[in-house]
Amino acid sequence: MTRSSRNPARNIVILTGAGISAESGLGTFRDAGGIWAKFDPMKLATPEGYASDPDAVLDFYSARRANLIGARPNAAHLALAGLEQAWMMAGRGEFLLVTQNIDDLHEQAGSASLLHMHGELLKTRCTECGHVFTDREPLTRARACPSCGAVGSLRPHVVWFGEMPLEMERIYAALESVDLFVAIGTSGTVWPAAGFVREARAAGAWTVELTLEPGEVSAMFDERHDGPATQIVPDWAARLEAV
Ligand code: BJW
Repeated sequence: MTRSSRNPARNIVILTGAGISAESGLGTFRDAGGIWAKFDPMKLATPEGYASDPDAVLDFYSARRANLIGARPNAAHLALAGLEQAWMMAGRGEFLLVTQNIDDLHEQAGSASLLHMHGELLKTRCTECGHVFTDREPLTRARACPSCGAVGSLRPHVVWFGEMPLEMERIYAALESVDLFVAIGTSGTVWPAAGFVREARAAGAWTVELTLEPGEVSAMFDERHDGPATQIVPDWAARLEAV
């Protein structure tokens, strides 16, 4: 099937990154003053960093957890939840939202068909027994796993560099039959998410990028709109709903 013969789109896959949550007060990673400008990702977001200084890693994620608890979804998160509802009510096709973000703002906005490929900040995992549980408390080495009782084995349920992202089978399956792929607020720096646009193009999808400024893989997209997510995402979603 060619890209032109899939218009209007039926199956949609949307990939979001830190830029969609920027206007909710959560920092991006690689913009000026971003999280990785202040903190070393090799020390705080790798299994090796955790092994060498677990307290530093747990403190870093506890602070981000506390910051997230006051955050609320913005107009871009709400527009995607509204688009999903309209898409499903009209029976237009499959709708999948894949986020690299570990915040819960898509859930708060009402998105239902949602995969967190880099994990979730409000979940904790036990490195001894693998138990994953919802958790809003600070992470410390003194805490015990509620399932196996191990002490000092809890880590944030997030995906660090060198670890396998989550839900990849479901994501690649959706990309095989996608008609419209949209990337929002992501720099296209981190793989495998940066490669989704290529997979979508191979499947014949129309590809759209909505972000503040061009990123690493912008040249791969058929259509681009630059601007703050709270403006360009609701505008784009309204145009799509009207087709
Ligand atoms: C706005 C805005 C506004 C701002 N409105 N827009 C080649 C192929 C495959 C893999 C690799 C490869 N080379 C290297 C790798 C490995 C590595 C990687 O990609 N490294 C790169 C740095 C090169 N990838 C991995 O290790 C991944 N795993 C993997 O590949 O597994 C396979 C494997 C396993 C084992 C061995 C070997 C292979 C795992 C990646 C995990 C990433 N983890 C993090 C941290 C999560 C926890 C936490 O939050 O602390 O995920 S890093 C960080 O980057 C976070 C993000 O999800 C991710 C992406 O960042 P994002 O969302 O794009 O944010 P920014 O800041 O980069 O961009 C923001 C954008 O928004 C910008 O474009 C702005 O313009 C825009 N913006 N304000 C709209 N208001």
